[in-house]
Amino acid sequence: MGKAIKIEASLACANFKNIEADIEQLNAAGIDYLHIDIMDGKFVPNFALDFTFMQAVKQLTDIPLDCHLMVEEPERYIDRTAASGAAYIAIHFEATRHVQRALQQIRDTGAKSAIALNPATPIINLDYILDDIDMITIMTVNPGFAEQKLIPAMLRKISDVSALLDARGHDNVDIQVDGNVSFQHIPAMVAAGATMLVGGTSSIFHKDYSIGEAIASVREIVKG
Ligand code: S6P
Ligand code: MG
Repeated sequence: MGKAIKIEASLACANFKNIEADIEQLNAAGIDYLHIDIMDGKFVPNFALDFTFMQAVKQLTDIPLDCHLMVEEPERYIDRTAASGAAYIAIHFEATRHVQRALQQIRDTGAKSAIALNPATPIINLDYILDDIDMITIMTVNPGFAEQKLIPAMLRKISDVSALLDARGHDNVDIQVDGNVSFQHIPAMVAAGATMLVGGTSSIFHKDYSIGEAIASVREIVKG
């Protein structure tokens, strides 16, 4: 039997004028995770959320937090990310020289560990760290910004990662997709093997729908 598909809301795309109302709607609709983008202005040419934001969110809800560190030398921030309430912590393969050690550091905090790959990063890099990860984040756009277009080759990358996990007996590892996870692209992403869907402006926070309607649509699409 296939894994249950998990739906996540990328809070960088929420309405910052009334974040509490958005979180209430996400909660009411039963979102599985809140995705927290942390950016340092160096690994990616942008800034985003931080520990203070995470701690505030933790006071508003028990929905687990999935933190995506788009920062150089993520090992410097792993302990604080965990202490701020992260259930999952993803670091980028490209951001540290000591990938395996950093993944171990994540698990030492009690959080689940994830490795994120930029679009151009080959999946061969996963070969010797499969024992150290709970999730692989396939960036389906270049990290740093919302509202981008899916890079078509990333659909093949999802299938290739799925085949690798099957071949190596690591089908307990989740495959997360992040970037333009739209109503239109979800079917192909799930068919290719994605099990955790990060929704931003192109689905969960789509301007034409309420959060509740958007989550219901994503669920219908996933079921279909
Ligand atoms: C991108 C970031 C993502 C975005 C998300 C936005 O750097 O890691 O988590 O917030 O992709 O969603 P959308 O639907 O606007 O692409
Ligand atoms: Mg992200």
